[in-house]
Amino acid sequence: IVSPVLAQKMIGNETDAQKEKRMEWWKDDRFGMFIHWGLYSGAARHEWVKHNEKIDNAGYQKYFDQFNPDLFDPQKWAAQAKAAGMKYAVLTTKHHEGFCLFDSKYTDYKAPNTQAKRDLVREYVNAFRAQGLKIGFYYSLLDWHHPDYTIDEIHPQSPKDKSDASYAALNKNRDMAKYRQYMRDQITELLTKYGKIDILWLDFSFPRADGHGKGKDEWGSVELLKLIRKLQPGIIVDNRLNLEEYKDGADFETPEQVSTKELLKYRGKTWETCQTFSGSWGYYRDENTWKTHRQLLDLLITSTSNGGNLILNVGPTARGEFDYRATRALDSLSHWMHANSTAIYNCTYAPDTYKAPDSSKLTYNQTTKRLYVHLYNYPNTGKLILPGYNGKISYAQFLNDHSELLYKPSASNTEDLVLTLPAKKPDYEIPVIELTLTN
Ligand code: FHN
Repeated sequence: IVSPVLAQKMIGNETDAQKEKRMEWWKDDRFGMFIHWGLYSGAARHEWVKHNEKIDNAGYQKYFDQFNPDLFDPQKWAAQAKAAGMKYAVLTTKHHEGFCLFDSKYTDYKAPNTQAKRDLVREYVNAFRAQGLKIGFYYSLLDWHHPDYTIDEIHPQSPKDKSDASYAALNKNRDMAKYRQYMRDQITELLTKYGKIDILWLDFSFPRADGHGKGKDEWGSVELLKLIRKLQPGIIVDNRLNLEEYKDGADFETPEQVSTKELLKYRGKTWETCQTFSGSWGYYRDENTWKTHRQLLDLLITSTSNGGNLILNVGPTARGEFDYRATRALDSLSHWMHANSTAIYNCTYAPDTYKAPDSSKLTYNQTTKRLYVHLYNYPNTGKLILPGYNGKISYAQFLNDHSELLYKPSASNTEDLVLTLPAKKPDYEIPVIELTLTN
């Protein structure tokens, strides 16, 4: 166990300015694609299927034997992500099931040994990098396949009898120190064999009072983070190594699948909310809780308007395709982002002096001094009150076509401006007005 003082020394001590510079592109880009792909995609009923149905390695082998991503076309994935306005991507290189999509020399449980017969991570990296997207890797700390990963309460083989004795018996031939070395070896492969990696998204650690869970010492988090920063000095790392109490122990918070109203409390912090189209992360054929286009737009607009990022997840099928529902959602985002991405990229929350007009949310580009009014409900009066904006703006236009919008002081309250809108709403679920500020 590493002492806090030594731990902080090991993790590093960059200045706030250095951290700001390292993270600048990530904050400006605002929008990324999460991709959860693995053997569970073939089960097609949640990436936790091995846990949910308590399947052991032998029972799960059929998904390895069956895995044959004959339609995998990473250039197509990258084109769809880029068109949807996503500027970075994070692919599961290994999820809790332990299956590696990359050609690791430390295991046979990997894509090159399936009918895929190739390193799927390398193809993802080449294709997304070629389209100009930043490259991220997701790597699960949990590993429900590895023989040295100690069985705890959420392992598929966790015993009915939760006593220490039964766990001790189950784990007597398992050596977590060996698993920690396996993680360090694999993360070294991922951070040395694929060029510059921009994001490392480590997942899921949970210290448990009852001792059966795993915390930073079981993962070897301090040593792991030191290794990561040594191998890729500019890399951005999430907050799931249980090192938040250390400076630089985490680069961003990861509010997961929270409602948009929860995001207000993250203002002023550095964060990315991770969200799904449909509830599950892995491909789930029969799931019918798909978010509407409006709900997806609301996630993106509300994230930016609270100064954070959105990473939106696609769960490709076992054949390696984004299914028709994901494609439809991405296409609708492409339509909106093509016209309105200026209100997202390099934007954050508006200065407090600007109140959002009725039924709208604000985003703001502090460099260009442009304020963006996202019209959630289009006023049927043809008028939009800009409360207290008199004297504060010099021009107004729709963002989608840069068509001028006229405004004048309100007769009833000269502090306010009344902006005239055409009867016909622009062809966007949430149209955006761009205001040029006077100062
Ligand atoms: O258990 C995982 C889950 O499958 C998924 O990968 C999410 C993504 O943020 N992380 C864990 C749950 O918090």
